[in-house]
Amino acid sequence: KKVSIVGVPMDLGQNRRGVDMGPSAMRYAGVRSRIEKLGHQVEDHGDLHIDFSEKKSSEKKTNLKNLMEVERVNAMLAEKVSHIVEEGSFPLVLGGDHSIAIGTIAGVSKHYENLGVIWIDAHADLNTEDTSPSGNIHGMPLAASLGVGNESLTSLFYPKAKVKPENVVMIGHRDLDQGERELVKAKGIKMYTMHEIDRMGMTKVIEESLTYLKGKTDGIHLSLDLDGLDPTDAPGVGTPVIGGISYREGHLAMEMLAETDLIVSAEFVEVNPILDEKNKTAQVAVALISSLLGDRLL
Ligand code: DIR
Ligand code: MN
Ligand code: MN
Ligand code: MN
Repeated sequence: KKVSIVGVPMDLGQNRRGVDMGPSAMRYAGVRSRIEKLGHQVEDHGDLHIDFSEKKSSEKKTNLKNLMEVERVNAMLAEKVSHIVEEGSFPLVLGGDHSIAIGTIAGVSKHYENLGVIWIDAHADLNTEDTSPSGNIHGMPLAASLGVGNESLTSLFYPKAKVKPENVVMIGHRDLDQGERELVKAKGIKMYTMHEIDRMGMTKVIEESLTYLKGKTDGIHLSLDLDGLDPTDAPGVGTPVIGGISYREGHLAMEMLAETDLIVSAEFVEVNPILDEKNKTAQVAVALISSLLGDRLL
């Protein structure tokens, strides 16, 4: 298959500097050669340009931090990802903080009537400007994609909700805000928290997730926040939460997703090299990417 890499060195969606170095870190960890070794044809589109000088001022009256620049970059990303899908290539987006999922999903969903989304994360990213405790847009991209929240985010690229709540599966959660809990319940979103992973095992979680999405979706996007993994395996993230998905469980999940052929796009986000241990988290990310794209021992 054809794989198109897009780096998005975005760090304006949260407070910890350094996550803008995520795409470089994953490139240094050999993302391109790993994918090429699997027999795929890789095109690297390089990194989108982010204007970090906007950090202080946001002309729009809102408590959303850096809204203008986050909105501008996501619009650019949506355009780019949409073009990649049109070319028949698989968009692989490297973050950057998770606010970029708004753009990735907008770009992909334009081509799918019923895009499925698998969201692997310690957090739900279902906040809005009204429920967010932080004002950080990286805590809001899934809500925005569902059409909930500030209009500049929900109407990005085209003025419609990008995914339906019944087409979303969430995996790995262990830190929810009150507004997020309410939204999960109100929308009836399928969620496998760490509790379910512990009880059922990752195998059953992925099997059930795919059964749930199969039939009603015409493609599935994987959005993987590296903080979904346990901090011992992925320490280089801005908001680590103890008790996460192990390296092995992560691999198993990726391998099972690879077997289905339903995944049409993916993004790996929140790698922060400044907080990392010798690029360990980027290496984990690249290993997971490789498994997702079909890497098997035998
Ligand atoms: C928190 C943290 N729920 C917020 N979210 C994070 O700021 O909305 N998402 N870290 O990955
Ligand atoms: Mn092209
Ligand atoms: Mn997270
Ligand atoms: Mn996230």
